[in-house]
Amino acid sequence: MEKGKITLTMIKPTAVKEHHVGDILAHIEHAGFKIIGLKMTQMPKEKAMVFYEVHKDKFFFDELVNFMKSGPVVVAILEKENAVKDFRELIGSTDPAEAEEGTIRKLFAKDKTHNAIHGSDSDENAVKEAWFFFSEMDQFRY
Ligand code: DGI
Repeated sequence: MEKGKITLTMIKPTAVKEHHVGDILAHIEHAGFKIIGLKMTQMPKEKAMVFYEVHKDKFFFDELVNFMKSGPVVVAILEKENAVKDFRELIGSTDPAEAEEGTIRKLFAKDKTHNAIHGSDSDENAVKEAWFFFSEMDQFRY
């Protein structure tokens, strides 16, 4: 797992419940990202609070945490040159109303909270988030 070449994504509970996992993973692979770690998990409240700790003082924090613990998520480590930047372009704006046509959020998100997918916002956070979910034996090179 090389810093600068990976990002961490999470398909959020609503998109999983609505059976969009396959379509979203297909979008990701077709855009040139290689899946080097993949699993379904459900975060207990404490884990969701730690994952979104930087937002703990924001007005939307409780809603965000309650949503993220509400059902299973599909988490993946993705590898590509410029992974963080290119993936944020692929998913589109946080608010799907502002997301560009063809982006994953435009296609699958409902609103700012239920926005279908997460993408790391920096190379440092991508590595941190990858280790948050995946042990060494679940991170692959192929
Ligand atoms: O990196 P992003 O997921 O696009 O956005 P972020 O890191 O600023 O925020 C993390 C998540 O918090 C985001 O995916 C949805 C939620 N969020 C951010 N801003 C708002 C918000 N939720 C609500 N309801 N309202 C907001 O303004």
